[in-house]
Amino acid sequence: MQHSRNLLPDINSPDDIKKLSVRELNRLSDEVRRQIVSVVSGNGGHLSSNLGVVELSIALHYVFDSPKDKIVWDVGHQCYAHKLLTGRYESFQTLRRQGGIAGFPKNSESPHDVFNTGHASTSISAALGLLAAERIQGGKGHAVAVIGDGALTGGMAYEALSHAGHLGLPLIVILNDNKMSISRNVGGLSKYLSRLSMKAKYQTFRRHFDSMTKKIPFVGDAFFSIVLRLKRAVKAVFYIDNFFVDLGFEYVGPIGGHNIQALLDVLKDVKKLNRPVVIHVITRKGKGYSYAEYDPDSYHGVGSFSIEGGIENTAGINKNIDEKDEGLLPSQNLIIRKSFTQCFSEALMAIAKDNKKITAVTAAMQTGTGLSDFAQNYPDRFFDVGIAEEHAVTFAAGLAANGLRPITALYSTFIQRSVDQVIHDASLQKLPVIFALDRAGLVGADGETHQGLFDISIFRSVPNMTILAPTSGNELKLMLEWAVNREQGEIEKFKFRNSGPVIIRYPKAFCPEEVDAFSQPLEKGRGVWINRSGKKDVCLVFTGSLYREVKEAQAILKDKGIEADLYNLRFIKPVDEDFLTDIMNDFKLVCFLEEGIKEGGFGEYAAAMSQQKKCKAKTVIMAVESGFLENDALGTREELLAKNNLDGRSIADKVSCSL
Ligand SMILES: Cc1ncc(C[n+]2csc(CCOP(=O)(O)OP(=O)(O)O)c2C)c(N)n1
Repeated sequence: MQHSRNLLPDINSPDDIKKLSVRELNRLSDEVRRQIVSVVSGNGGHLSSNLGVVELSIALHYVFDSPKDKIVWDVGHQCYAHKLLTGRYESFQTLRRQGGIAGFPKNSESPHDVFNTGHASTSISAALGLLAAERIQGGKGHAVAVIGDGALTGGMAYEALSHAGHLGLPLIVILNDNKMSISRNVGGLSKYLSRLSMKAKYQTFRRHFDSMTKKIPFVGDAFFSIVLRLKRAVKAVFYIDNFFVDLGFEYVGPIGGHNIQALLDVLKDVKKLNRPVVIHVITRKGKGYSYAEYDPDSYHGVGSFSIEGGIENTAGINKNIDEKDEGLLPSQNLIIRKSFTQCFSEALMAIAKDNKKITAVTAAMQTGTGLSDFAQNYPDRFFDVGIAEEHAVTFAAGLAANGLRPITALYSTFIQRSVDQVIHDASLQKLPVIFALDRAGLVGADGETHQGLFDISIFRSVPNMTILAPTSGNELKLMLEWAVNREQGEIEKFKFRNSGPVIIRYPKAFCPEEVDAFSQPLEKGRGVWINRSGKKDVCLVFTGSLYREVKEAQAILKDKGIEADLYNLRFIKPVDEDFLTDIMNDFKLVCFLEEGIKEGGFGEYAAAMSQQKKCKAKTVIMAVESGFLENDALGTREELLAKNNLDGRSIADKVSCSL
């Protein structure tokens, strides 16, 4: 049958969805899917998760009245259908581009995005807060949290479930169970949910079976008693307590998440309940786009790709946003350079070969943090703890306290979750936990929730902490070896309790070409000179990730007749202050450059020290100044560097006007 016109372009708000029949809603879901695949294939983005929640998003907007009813999307990476249905059909073309619409919910973008998300496991707490506020103020609106089985591995979700069960408010938690986090979901919870699904299916089967057998005349009752015994045996296999019910929730499910009619029926019923409820919805990640459906992991986050050929058959290097690296210009991409993630992965493999104490810990980011090779080769020494950064850190501290050398690989933005664990469990006990902090600095299109801007400021003040920033692959390897082997005698003597944690922070970028300076042995607290002209006009003191930019600035300055020497800091903490003081007495102008927030960063510390020691040089600090980069955190890393005056041209301009 030929459909006269598409429905999606006329959906200007959820009210327009409510006018459609179920048949039309199904048509709408096809159109939404096609639109998502089309735009993501051009702009990159989170594909599999979004394709999995199309019917769920439509059903939610059909039954509830957003934004009066509050829908909170956990992580928020699956909000594309929600955006398309809430007045953003036209602007969806600009997804993740500078000045365009964000890939995550943004309240500044639409009132339908009631709560901004990005980091996992916050939705139940937020929705409960929204609902409690609604009731206190006499409102009757509903609140719905949509949380994936991956996000439900995060501890915060349990704190919220416990509180919600206690409050007894009619919170609706939709558990979107697709058995996947980014990769296959891990842990006891994942197994529990499978058993819960089986149990619920068994109960549905039992209800049908009972009513059917009882209806058979004469035989019915006798047959029923015979099978009762059989049923008990079956029940012993399937019966498990329902965790959600025990916490005070109603449990409904499992429901097929691609069946709009079933979703509408359940949501309408649940809307009438006056107590908290968990609706267990089973969905398929990547649904409707065969490449993503059969390989949801690879299509979790993608760069641009050909719709017909998929990412494997896309010309050029595909830039997979969560798993691999993006951020360099295509022409640079063609020179096959290794990313910092790849270099970390290789360095770790080299060290782990002969050192059985090396263990690796990740919080649901095995591939993204470059731990896949390690996991494959050393499964006994590899731990994916789920989306549980707090646990990851204290668990690693436990490993270290009992003699192992754990390397915990996290994104800079996600270690924010574990500030207390880093301080209280690792630093205070001087435990040698190594943190490989990937995506440190400006990361591009995922927006402000994913930038890695705070780690220097947060952790510089923590006692017993070491923070290193490699400039290249070779330097990253040197730093990892140093962190593993440093003060070995002391560590052995004090049963590993005398060295403290080490953070090695590196960007989401490709490594530059190696120069000799990168391979010079590490000296605690000291950096290395990339060049010394002897002119003593300008010194650019930079942290690893900005090497390419300071090199460019140096060339621009040279053209203007200004000689700038480059000093690669290596150690952000501790710092050999005498050495740094000499530099600040030697040069006319010292410019400190770091890819992190300015406040509380290295530059501020160094400038204060310079003032205190009455050093001769004028100091300039170049770092990220604008807080959360609000409304300006989309685009590539290069674009964000330029926006924040950390590109070569801006550095050169700042230096020349400061002389
Ligand atoms: C605190 C935190 N750690 C890690 C991530 C990275 N991350 C983004 S999505 C995701 C998987 C989420 O799985 P799930 O909740 O099941 O949603 P699905 O993608 O399967 O729909 C992870 C680990 C994050 N967003 N927040």
